[in-house]
Amino acid sequence: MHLVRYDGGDGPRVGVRREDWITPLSAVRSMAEILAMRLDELRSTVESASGEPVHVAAARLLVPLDGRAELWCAGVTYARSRGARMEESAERSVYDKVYSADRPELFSKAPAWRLVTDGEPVGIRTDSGHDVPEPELALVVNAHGEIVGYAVCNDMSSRSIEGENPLYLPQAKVYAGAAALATGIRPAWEVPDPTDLAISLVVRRGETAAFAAETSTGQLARPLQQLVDYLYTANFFPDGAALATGTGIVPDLDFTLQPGDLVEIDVEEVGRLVNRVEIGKEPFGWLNDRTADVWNAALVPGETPMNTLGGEA
Ligand code: DO4
Ligand code: MG
Repeated sequence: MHLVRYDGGDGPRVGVRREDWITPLSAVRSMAEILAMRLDELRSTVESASGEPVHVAAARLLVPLDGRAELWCAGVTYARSRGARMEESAERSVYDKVYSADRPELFSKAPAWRLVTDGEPVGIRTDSGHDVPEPELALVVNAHGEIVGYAVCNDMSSRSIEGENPLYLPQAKVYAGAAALATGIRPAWEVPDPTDLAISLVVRRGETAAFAAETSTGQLARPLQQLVDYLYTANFFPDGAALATGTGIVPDLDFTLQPGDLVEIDVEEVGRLVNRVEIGKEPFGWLNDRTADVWNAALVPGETPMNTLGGEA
């Protein structure tokens, strides 16, 4: 089962997807409302979904977060990520230190409206020469700091910009099309051991696989709840959050993404995320419209809807 946001023709709704059918959660308006619940209430709400099922072919699956929810990312949580960053960076020691420090590296990746999802493009910057996908397990966390589910994330990254100076990290990590989160949230109670899940990445270029690798969340150096606890220590997430747990796959330095590449990520038990690579911000002008889909979906009656730029790039 996956928890999804979808539009079956009458605006954004929340439902439970099993195979090709979505059962609406009729009494719930938004994912924000779900993620405001504690885990036990959330579980009984999800398990009691009973609306008229909609076939996925008749619905548009949407980014899984809405309202004020945000995607954050943890970094250098796998030895492979530490090693790759030390290799690419002029400032090697920061990566080595953060890997073994008590406090993890956490950074803000995207508010819900900047997310892209299954079948939409992911981006590389025109001012970057070296770009990679980062396949990651994302924790979906409610407003109370409980892990309520898991989703597949791609933390798209510019290695050249980050490698030049770690203080450029926000520019290496936060730009149009950089944050991809799959449509489906697998509930936590259906994933008995999230610390032992295979993660695989394939980058297809034309007929060939330009890059392929696998890792496991068993290689992750930190407890999942520890990452959440650091994030929630000094922040409120009234509409919930997703926290990507870092990458254990980084291609060798001679690999870079190209426009047209297809990035396929699978996380065992959690799902799959597939996106084609586009370059520049222009192909992402439609994200401006997502403000309406994502923000207005979570408004309570009487609140003023958010303006959009109407798809202008
Ligand atoms: O330190 C830079 C970012 C690391 C990261 O995103 C990762 O390890 O996944
Ligand atoms: Mg990452």
